[in-house]
Amino acid sequence: MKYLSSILIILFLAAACNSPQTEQASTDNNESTEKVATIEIVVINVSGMHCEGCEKTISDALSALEGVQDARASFTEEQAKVKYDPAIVSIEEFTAAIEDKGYGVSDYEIMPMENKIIEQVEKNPEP
Ligand SMILES: [Cu+2]
Repeated sequence: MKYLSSILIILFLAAACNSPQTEQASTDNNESTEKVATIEIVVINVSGMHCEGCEKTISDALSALEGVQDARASFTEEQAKVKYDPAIVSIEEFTAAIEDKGYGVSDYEIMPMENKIIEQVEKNPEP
């Protein structure tokens, strides 16, 4: 019985040694269950928007990027929400697209996968 448990310990140690597949550093702490998801939503803080025309400029610029499923900007919230496939497109490209249009990006936050977030913006009639 002691023999068996030492085998188990060895197996356990071997498994533990295999695990650290270094992930590229992200601001995300919960890495375990999220790996299945291939779609992410990021909320980007955008400065410089002052009307619906600005919203459209940014939404269109983001939507034009390959891998972006949905993009909505709100000048009242000073945010752009982007639903995208992180395997295809990156936040750096969103930042570049926004800055290319003359707006500023301060920071961003990757949201847990919830389609609600973008739907809320749709339903919310902006004055
Ligand atoms: Cu404007």
